[in-house]
Amino acid sequence: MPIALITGVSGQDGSYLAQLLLAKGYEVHGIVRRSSVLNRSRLEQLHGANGAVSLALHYGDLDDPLGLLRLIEAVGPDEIYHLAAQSHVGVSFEIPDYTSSVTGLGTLRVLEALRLSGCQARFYQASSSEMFGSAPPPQNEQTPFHPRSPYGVAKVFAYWATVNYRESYGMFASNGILFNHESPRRGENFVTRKVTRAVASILAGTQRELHLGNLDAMRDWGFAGDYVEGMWRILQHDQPDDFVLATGEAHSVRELCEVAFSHVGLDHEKYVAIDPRYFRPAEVDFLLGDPAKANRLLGWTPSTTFRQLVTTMVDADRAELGA
Ligand code: NAP
Ligand code: G4F
Repeated sequence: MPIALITGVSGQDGSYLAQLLLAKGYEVHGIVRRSSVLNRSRLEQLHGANGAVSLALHYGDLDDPLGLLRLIEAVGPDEIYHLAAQSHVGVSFEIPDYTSSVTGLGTLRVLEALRLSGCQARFYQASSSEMFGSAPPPQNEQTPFHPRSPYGVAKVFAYWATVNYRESYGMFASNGILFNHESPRRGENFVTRKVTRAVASILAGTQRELHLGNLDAMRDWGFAGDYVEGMWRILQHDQPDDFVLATGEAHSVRELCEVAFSHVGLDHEKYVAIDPRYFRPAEVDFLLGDPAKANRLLGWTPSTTFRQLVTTMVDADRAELGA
């Protein structure tokens, strides 16, 4: 039975990936941070019939290199999926130092712990389309990076650390350069979930307006469940390499609002208010990925359309709020 270790297992992607790997017969271990209240809601799907969680959770933090080394030695994984990060772009402008440490140096710490342990695990780095920043679309593996936020800068560092460990030490270390992917488990302060949650709250009568920033930004939005399958395929490839995962289709935040509100018969223009608080000091205007390489070499294609994604998220939020 192969053994996988996931950092960031309590996050959106970590929960879908753990589910996928358990279904594939892996022994799955996840790293969680200690917090004053338990933050495991996304892992509820993984509870067995008797309530037992079928994955092993270990306390750890990207700020604790020795702890990471001890964990890798104790678990002895065949594959490491490094997903943990301060992952919010807007927030990264408010806490740039922390974001650089966790999202940038954190990757180096996992790579160095892996190297020092002598463990031969394959390593996956959760790289991001935010690294492309202002590079014109469509973006692929050859597109030069031009990050526009502390988060994007930190991810560029982590990307190159992964390439560097591959080239320096012959490690099987790969980057998945993932475009935006969403789901009902998406954090509530990312724009898709903020919108779908607001639609449900407005229907429930507990919210009257939705305050947003830049409605003109274009994003290539896919479903997180499809993307964790891509992560797994990246580590099953015969050699370490870097891959873009994207849908190849872009939509504006305004279109996102139109689809979400019209799904329940509402006109978004009556509810959406522009709020300067949500504009960023520098914006990424247009992300549109070209996933041809992943399609050709990994046989990976996304299965969920933009409309399906948004309406599923609205329906899930309605069900949760009883709206
Ligand atoms: P997410 O929901 O924000 O999850 C982030 C995870 O990292 C959480 O489990 C979080 O733990 C953990 N974490 C944060 N700081 C940590 C620390 N100091 N030590 C240990 N764990 C820490 O993010 P996601 O959407 O699943 O994304 C997964 C990864 O893919 C991230 O690296 C993200 O930057 C990257 N990515 C995401 C997308 C996307 O569209 N979703 C696209 C490209 C790349 P808590 O639960 O305790 O907060
Ligand atoms: O949903 P967002 O916060 O996602 P963003 O910034 O694209 O980052 C996400 O995708 C990256 C991949 O490209 C990941 F690496 C990263 O970890 C994260 O998962 O914002 C999307 C767009 C932006 O242009 C933002 O300015 O929506 C715009 N927006 C407009 N109003 C808003 C809002 N974003 C947020 N979060 N909240 C708003 O009120």
